[in-house]
Amino acid sequence: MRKPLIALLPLLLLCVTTIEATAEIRIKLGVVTKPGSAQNIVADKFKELIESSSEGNVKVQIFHSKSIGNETEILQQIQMNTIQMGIITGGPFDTFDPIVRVINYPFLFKDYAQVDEILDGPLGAEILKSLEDAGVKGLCFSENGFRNLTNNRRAVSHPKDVEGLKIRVMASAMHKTIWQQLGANPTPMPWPIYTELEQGVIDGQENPLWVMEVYKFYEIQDHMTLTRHVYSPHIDVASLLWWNTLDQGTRKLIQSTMYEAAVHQRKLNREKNSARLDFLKSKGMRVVASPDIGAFRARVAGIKDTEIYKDPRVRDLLIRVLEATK
Ligand code: EAX
Repeated sequence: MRKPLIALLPLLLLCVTTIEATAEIRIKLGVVTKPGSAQNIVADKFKELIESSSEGNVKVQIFHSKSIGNETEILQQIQMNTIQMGIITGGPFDTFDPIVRVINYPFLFKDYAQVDEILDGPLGAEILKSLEDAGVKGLCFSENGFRNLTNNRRAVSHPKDVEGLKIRVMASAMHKTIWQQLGANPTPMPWPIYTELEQGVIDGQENPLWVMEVYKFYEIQDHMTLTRHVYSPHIDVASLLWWNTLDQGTRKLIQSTMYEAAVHQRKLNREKNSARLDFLKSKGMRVVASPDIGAFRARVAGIKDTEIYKDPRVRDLLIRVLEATK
């Protein structure tokens, strides 16, 4: 009675294997920003590369422009695996894993070479690994870039000019603390913030140059200061629940493809910065190109001894990263 079944077994196994090898992987990927933004450039490149190299077996659907919520909400959906991947700005990770505060530390990196050395190296890997405790698989870093202050009240070249300005900050305790230390009145608010700036609910905000261009802040912000106070990475992530269901080959493909997309985006972002500055000036923004960075630095130097970096795990890594970027 059993013989025919046993004879069928190899055939059945073959079918299962074939189905697995050609199984389609569908990825929902979330970004908060709109097309043309730094996050979207990473997402679009990832989709293009992986759909072509997997010959259509991997399909990526990009949700953008807040269609599935702000960055905190996208991260929550990634934790639950209702969204599989995301390109998320470093700031809002703050409450998911405080270790992210280490790479957002003010005036940390000297230049892009140092950024890449740290974030692509073992210290960056430690941060990515740490996110697993929050249910997030960290793949690599792409970039928003160095953040600069804009406002509608006055030219800022020294921290004393910041006094009392109502500055929108990301949902991040660290960013809030920085602007408190600088004497401003920081207001955490999720992205986007055009209407709040336009209506004067806030006086200013801080972001990399591409944001002022893509989101047309030159229409509603008179002053910009090249403070470069924080280098703002994106963390390119996947849902750990989902990741754990993938085979090694697929994981490798996703990991290497996302890194390729990230490297592509970082390069593009850096190449475009000087043209962006010219563009913003041509639109009438008044730019303070050489503020008193020493004074800004001095004002925030005490941040490492605040509550924000109290967790021994965070503190230990901060000390090592500060040493490596000296
Ligand atoms: O890229 O919320 C913010 O300020 C972020 O930089 C935003 O993702 C724009």
